[in-house]
This record gives sequence, C-alpha cells and structure tokens, in this order.
Amino acid sequence: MTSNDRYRPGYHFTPPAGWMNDPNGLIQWHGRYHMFYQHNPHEARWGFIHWGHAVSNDLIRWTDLPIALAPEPGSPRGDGCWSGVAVDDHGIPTLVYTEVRNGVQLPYIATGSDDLVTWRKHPRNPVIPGPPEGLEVSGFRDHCVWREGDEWRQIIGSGIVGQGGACFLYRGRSLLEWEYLGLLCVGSVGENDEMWECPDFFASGGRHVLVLSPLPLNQAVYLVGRYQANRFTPEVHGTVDGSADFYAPQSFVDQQGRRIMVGWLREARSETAQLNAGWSGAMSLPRLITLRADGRLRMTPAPEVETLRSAHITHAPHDLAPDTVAALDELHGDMIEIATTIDPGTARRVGITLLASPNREEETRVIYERLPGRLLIDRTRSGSGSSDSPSVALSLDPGEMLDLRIFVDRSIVEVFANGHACLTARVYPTRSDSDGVALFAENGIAHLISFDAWLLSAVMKRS
Ligand code: DQQ
Repeated sequence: MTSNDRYRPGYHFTPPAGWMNDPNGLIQWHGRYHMFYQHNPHEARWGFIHWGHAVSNDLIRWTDLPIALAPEPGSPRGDGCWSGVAVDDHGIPTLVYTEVRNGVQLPYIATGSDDLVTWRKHPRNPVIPGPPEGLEVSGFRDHCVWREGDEWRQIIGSGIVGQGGACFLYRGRSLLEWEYLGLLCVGSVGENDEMWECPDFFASGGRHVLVLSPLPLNQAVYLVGRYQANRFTPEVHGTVDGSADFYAPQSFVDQQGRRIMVGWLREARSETAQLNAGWSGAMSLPRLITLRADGRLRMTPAPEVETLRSAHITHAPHDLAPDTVAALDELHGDMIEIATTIDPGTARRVGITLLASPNREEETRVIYERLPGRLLIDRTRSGSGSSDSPSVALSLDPGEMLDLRIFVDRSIVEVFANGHACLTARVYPTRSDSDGVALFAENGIAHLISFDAWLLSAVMKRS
C-alpha cells in the first residue's frame, strides 16, 4: 500500500489515501491557507467525489482536516460534489460548487463553521435551476465567483453544441439569487472545444485573464484580454503548463495580495498501478501569477518553497562540450531543486538529465531545443508510466539565457523556465539507482553561467 510506494511525493501535496483531482476552494482564512480538493476516499480511482480538506500556514506544510463535503448516501459513482470555490460572504465562509445528482450538474452552496471544518449544504439549493434555456449545452459545472461593486459575479463552465466551449455569466445580489447576464466568452481554444472545465477569471495588470481547462484538449490554457459590458474579448492565448499531467488549476488572492495558482498533477501510470498504490494525484507547487507587459503570464514558484532547502551544491561556470554528458557526481537525489542559467551558445539542444541510473539506461531529460524553440521533458527512458515527451513553446531572444528552476519530487518533475513557461511531468523510475544528475549540450557548445542545487526535505508525512 501507500507506505512503501517510492513514487509518493515528499513535498507536493497528496491525499492521505484514495483519489484526488482538482484543487477547490483555495482561500486564506484567519491567516491560514485552506485547500479543498476533489477526492474519492474509498479507492484510488475517480468516483463518489467528496471535497477533501487540508490547511497550511505556508502553502507547503499541509495538515489534513476532515472531509468537507460528501455525496448523498447511496448515490452512484458518477454523482458527487464536483469542483468549485470558497468565498467570504460577509464573514460567512461559503462554498459555491457543482452538486451532481442522478447525473444532473447543478450549482449548490454550502456554508461553513468559522474554522472551515463543518459544512452545511444550503436548504435552498440548487441556487440556479439549470443552464440558460434554449441552448444545447455539454456540461454545466465549475465556478468562479467574485465581487463587482456591491454585487456578486459568477461564471459557470459549459459548452454549446456547434459553438465550442462557453462560460455563462451571472450576477447575484446574494449567493442565493442569480440572474443570467449572457455569455462571458464562447469558442474554441484547443481544437473543436466541447466544454470548458474549471474556468478561473481575474483582473491582472490592467487586463483580464481567463484560465480554462478545455475538453477534449485536456490541458490548461489561458486567454488575456478585455472585460467590458459583460463580455470578455481575448487578445493573447497562452499555455499554463505544456503538459496534460497538469490540469484544472485554480487561483486565489492571499492576504498579501499575491495571486497564487495550484493545479492537479494527475498520474501517468496505469489505473491498476494507482489502485495498488492506494493513492492517486498530487498538487503542483503554489505558483505566483502576474501579467507581463507583453500580455503573457509570469509564473514562478512561491518563495515559501525555498524553506524546503537543505544541503546546497554549486557549480562554477564552465563550457558544456558538444555531444558530451557531464555527470554531476556530488548531486544525487529524488527530491531536489535546481536553479541554473545556461547560455545555449551554438548548441542545437542543451539540457539536464535527472533521475538517471549510472549508465543512463534510465533517465528523464529536460531539454531546450533552439529550433523550433521549445522546452521538453523527454521521458522515453524515464521508467514505467507514460513515455511521451510533453513540451511547451520557449523561444529565447538573441542574447537571452536559458533560466531554469527544476523541482524533482520522486514521481514529479516540475519546471519553470524564464519566468513564463511551465512544464510538468509525472515519471516512475524503476531502478533504485536512478538518482543521478548530468548536464549536456548537443551539436554545438553551450556555457553554464550558474548552477545551484539543493536537496529538499520531505514534509508530506504520509504513511
Ligand atoms: N473535475 C471535476 C469537474 C471538473 C473536472 C469532477 C475537471 O467538476 O469539470 O471531479 O477535472
């Protein structure tokens, strides 16, 4: 069971047991961070969805709390308490979420005790009777709720047959009474979008950002644009994370005014392996989100992550010779952080090998490829689990260095590149000696400008 599963992350949040998907209800309440999540406590497979709950003082060290919301007794596997948010309703903590009963998705609210531990579904649920009339919709679920003047606004994720994904916009004088205002946005961001899951909408840098998890793309994207007269007009389209292993992110603003995003890192191993392990799913590191002048999102790990650092290993600047792999003999581990700056020089590809066995029969490679300008995680030899290689666009301007922050956490490799490109992959090395690190350059010479690494501490005390 879970106790001897070498793939259980040490500092990324995981459920105590069973299944976890989307982060929900992220909020800082009386100074403490609360995270709820889609959870099946019975087994490591989606179904009978509850809201799990954990609390933290620093976004990193989490303590489990009792389950917050449960499906109705005896309900079928597909019913349950699906994704939503937490808001402060004039001092009353309130969850706005999708309750699924007999397969029907409807907006519900639940009010909480002041410690956020006990929740009561409101007797006047559902608070909206169904999707807007006269439309053929695929799905009516997942919520983003905010204050506008002295009213509430809410969007609900959906799709309209023939038109693409959609967000329905509502206004509320209270969280119980909602009036439909129209479509905030509709269309296709991936290809032939059928449904936009988990919309997250917020103002940043004088513009608005709409984060979506479109189906069938199954990957988180963002749109940046203008929000006027109840419509959102996208101007810029970006990728939240280049990998489908990162999905359904949600963000919130903490008491320091920082916008913090967390995404679900789903497993990339078989359902049987997940069931045997007894747990499934992790959360990404908390990411700070701001808008750059060029309209792209700046995404960086929250500085609290640095409190995990222990032993520090550095490397002096040196050349990375063409077509050689230079092992870093003093750096081994499956819970490490690397911060490095590399001048790609004339190399066609440059990168870092992680979780490598001594002769690199097994390895996971983080690679920057000059042409077509992308970052990829090559997991063709990572071990068991998926062997495809997720990638994200990354073009360096002339003279610009490659700037990488890499977090390895047993079965997770999470990469932040140049402050705006993120790429995460789940990997499952099979050998006990797959813990090496190396640098390499291909088809040309590159230059290591700086290299710092830290061994990181395990803080998820999971048995
Ligand atoms: N997960 C939830 C839905 C959401 C989906 C159900 C995204 O509310 O649309 O567990 O992963």
